[in-house]
Amino acid sequence: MTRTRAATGTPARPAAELVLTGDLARPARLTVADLRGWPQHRAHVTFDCATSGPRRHRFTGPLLHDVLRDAGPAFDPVRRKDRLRFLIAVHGADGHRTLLAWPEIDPDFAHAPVLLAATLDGARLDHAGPQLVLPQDRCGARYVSGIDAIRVDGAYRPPL
Ligand SMILES: Nc1nc2c(c(=O)[nH]1)N[C@H]1C(S)=C(S)[C@@H](COP(=O)(O)O)O[C@H]1N2
Ligand SMILES: [Mo]
Repeated sequence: MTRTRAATGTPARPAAELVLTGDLARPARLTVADLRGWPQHRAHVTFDCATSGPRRHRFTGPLLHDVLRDAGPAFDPVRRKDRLRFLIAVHGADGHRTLLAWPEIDPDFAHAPVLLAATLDGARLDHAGPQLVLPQDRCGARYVSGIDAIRVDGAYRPPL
């Protein structure tokens, strides 16, 4: 059955969902509405796109670090060295994807204020899905939009 909005007759668009998987005690499925359950931060950013030039945007949302830490990454939180080997793979619904290293967002290391944005220029991202916001990046390419999966991986080891 197709659900319709009584007022407009347009089909109700489903809320986008993001799966959090990997080396986590509490893997989760999160909507953008769920992301509003963490403290919300603002970022007013400028980045450069190699094909379309400079861009300015305003974003709000939780810190990526707050969301991932609450999913229980499989490291000892009081041992700094234990966190260094964790990778964070971020995947957009269109296949665009990127990596962060855990120490980029960890307050004991680079402490970058990376957001999982719930709004873009004042518009809610509930249907499009959240967007990665990296104020430290000059280039816009890691600002993955429509995020549908994030995997935290502590097993990567360079082949010897
Ligand atoms: N899902 C997804 N996110 C993406 C991309 C993409 O192709 N797919 N392109 C990136 C690139 S290269 C840039 S420069 C910015 C563009 O952001 P804008 O559309 O706000 O200019 O989005 C980034 N996020
Ligand atoms: Mo870009």
